[in-house]
Amino acid sequence: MVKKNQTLGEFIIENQEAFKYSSGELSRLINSIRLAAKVVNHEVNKAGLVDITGAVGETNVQGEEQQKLDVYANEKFIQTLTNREIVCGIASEEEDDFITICGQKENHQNKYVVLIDPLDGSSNIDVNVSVGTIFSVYRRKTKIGTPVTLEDFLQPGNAQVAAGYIVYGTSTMLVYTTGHGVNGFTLNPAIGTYYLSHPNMKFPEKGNIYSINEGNYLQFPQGVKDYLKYCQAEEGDRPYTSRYIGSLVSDIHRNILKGGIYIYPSTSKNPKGKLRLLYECNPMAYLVEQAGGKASDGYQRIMDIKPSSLHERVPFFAGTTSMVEDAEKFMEKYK
Ligand code: AHM
Ligand code: MG
Repeated sequence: MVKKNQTLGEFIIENQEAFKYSSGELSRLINSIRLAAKVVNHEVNKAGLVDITGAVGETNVQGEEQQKLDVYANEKFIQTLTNREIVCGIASEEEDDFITICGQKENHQNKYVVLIDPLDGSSNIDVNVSVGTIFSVYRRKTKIGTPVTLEDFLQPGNAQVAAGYIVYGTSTMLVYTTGHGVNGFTLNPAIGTYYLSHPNMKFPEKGNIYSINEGNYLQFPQGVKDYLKYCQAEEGDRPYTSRYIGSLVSDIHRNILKGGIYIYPSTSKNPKGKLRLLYECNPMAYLVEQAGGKASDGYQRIMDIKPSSLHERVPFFAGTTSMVEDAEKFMEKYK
C-alpha cells in the first residue's frame, strides 16, 4: 500500500517481511547504501564548486581514466558497507579484484555480497550532466563464516536478491527492487530524507524513444543498423525520438518513465560492447524486468548469462518489451 509522505526508512521497515530470506540484513544493507548515496550526492552536487573534478591521473582496470569523484564514490560505498559489517564481500567496477570482508573477523555471519558501479557515466561529471550509482546484491554461494570466493560473485543475474540505482540528476533519486516491483525515492536535500515519490514504477506499454550512441553507427552489427532505420522510418507511430545522455542510469531511468529502448551493442572495435555484465547490465536488467520491460544481449536474456569473469562486458538491449523484441527480430536475421 502506498502511503503519503512515506520515507525510504519507513518503507524498508514495512516491507522487510517481503524480502527473500528476511533477517533484517538486507534492510540494513539498503540502509547503508542510502547513507553512502547521500554523502556521494553531497559531493557530486558541489563538483563545480571545488577542485574535485577532473582526472586523478590513474587508470582503472579497464584502462579508462578515473575521475576524482569516481575514486571518492568508490571509497565511500566500500567504507560504509565495510564499517557496518553488513556484507561479506564487495566487488566494484573500480577495483581489480573483489574485497573480502567476511573472514577478517570471527563469527562473521553475513550472507550477502554487493557488486557496485560507484559512479557511472563519469565522463559527464565535468559538464554538469547526471551521473549515477548502480548496485546489485546476491546471497553468497560459499559457506557462511568463511572468506568469500570468486564463485560468490560470478552468479547469473537471475540470482540477484536486490538491485538498484541512484541518479544524481535535477533531483537525486534512489530506485530499487527486491523482486517485488520497482520503487523510486526522491531525496529532499534540505532535510536529507528520501520520500517514496515513484511507487511501483512500470514502463508504459508503448515507447517511442531510442537511446544509442549513433556516432558508432558504422561499427554496429547489421541487425542494429536495420533496427535504427526502422526506428527512423515514417510509418505508424514512427519515427521514434532519439535521446541519449551517455549516462546509463539516466537513460534507463527516463526510458522506464517514458517508454523506450536503450542499446549498447557490440561494435567492430568492441565485439562485446562496452557495458559490464555484473556492475551495469545485470542490475539494470533486474530493474527493467521488474518494471515490466525486457533486457537482452540481442539474442538471449541478460539475467540468464553465466558470468565468467568479474569485469566482463556484454552487448545490452533494455527497455519497453515490444521495442526490445523488435530489435531482437532484426538481430536474429543476421545471426
Ligand atoms: P563508465 O562506467 O566508464 O562511466 O561507462 C559507462 C557509460 C554508461 O553510463 C553510458 O551509457 C555509456 O558508458 C556511454 O558510452 P559512450 O560514451 O561510448 O556512448
Ligand atoms: Mg560504469
